[in-house]
Amino acid sequence: YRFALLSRVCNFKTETGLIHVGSMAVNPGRLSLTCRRCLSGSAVDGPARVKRVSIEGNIAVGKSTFARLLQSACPDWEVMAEPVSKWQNIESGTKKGKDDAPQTTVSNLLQMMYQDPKRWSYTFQTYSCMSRLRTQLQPPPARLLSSEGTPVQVYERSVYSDRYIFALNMFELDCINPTEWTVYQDWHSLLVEQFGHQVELEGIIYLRAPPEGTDLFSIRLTRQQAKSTSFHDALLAYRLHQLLIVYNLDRLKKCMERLVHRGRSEEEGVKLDYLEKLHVQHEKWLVEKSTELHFEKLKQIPVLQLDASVEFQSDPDVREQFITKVTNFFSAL
Ligand code: DCM
Ligand code: MG
Repeated sequence: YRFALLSRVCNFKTETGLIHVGSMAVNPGRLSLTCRRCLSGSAVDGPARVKRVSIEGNIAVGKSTFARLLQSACPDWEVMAEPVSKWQNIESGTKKGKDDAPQTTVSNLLQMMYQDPKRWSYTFQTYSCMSRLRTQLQPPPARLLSSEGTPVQVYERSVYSDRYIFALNMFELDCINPTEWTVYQDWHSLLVEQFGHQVELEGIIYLRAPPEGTDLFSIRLTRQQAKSTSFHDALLAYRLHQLLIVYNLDRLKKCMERLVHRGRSEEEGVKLDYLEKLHVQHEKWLVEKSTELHFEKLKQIPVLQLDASVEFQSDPDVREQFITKVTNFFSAL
């Protein structure tokens, strides 16, 4: 176990030849043979290094189901679920009561955020990112570290979607004010830079709801409309445009259906419109690449797109295809 832990936390060799193990500097000459093996370049950066990948996608698109599928598909893959239950149960100590007994209150921050987004979005985004960071900083299980194959740690979402999807969206919706947004971005950048290697991802799997981007089509058709000389052409283009929007909304409705089906009470008030905004944020970040990013490695990250509207849970053929795509993607990282 110590070997496993050590190989995970040994990050870099300093100019003095010492190796940093967490906050301690260790002289490699004094380490045992096994430990020295894990400190070699190949163990830190090479094939033995556990790859890190996140699953991104809209609310209720099927990330958790997909994550479970991955977990059962290969022993070299370890999935970390999103810590939603932590956000739903925040225990806080309050002042002692009359009989001096300590009192605790349990609050549901997810519910508070959906009920009063202007008041609670910043607090929620702070906590969701922090709790995620905590899970991401845990060393992977020893089983993965001793694996001969391609060990991969898979996360349900990441500190990047926290910022570039949810917090950004809340800022654009005016639920996070400009001051809060500046403060959020400041500490987010600081934490991600400080923890560097430990939170960096090698790849992203994007579970995408609609197969085509509404935006792309609308731009093309609007240009066509502008060029059209006849009234009929313009009308035809307009109708087509409307049809495509309806088609894409239909695909997003799948998320809505799954959201209603899973029945998380906090999400009762979530509207299709909100899901659509989140979808656009995903498209801007992962497909169009137009979101302004602040981390160099994130700009180059490989993205595997999978169509989440197909029934990957019930259809064994689709399941097989998904697993093959994921296996190939992981091997190429
Ligand atoms: N969520 C959020 N902001 C984040 C991360 C998550 O508002 N940074 C919310 C969206 C969903 C729930 O948490 O309501 C997670 O559920 P799911 O994983 O199905 O998207
Ligand atoms: Mg989920």
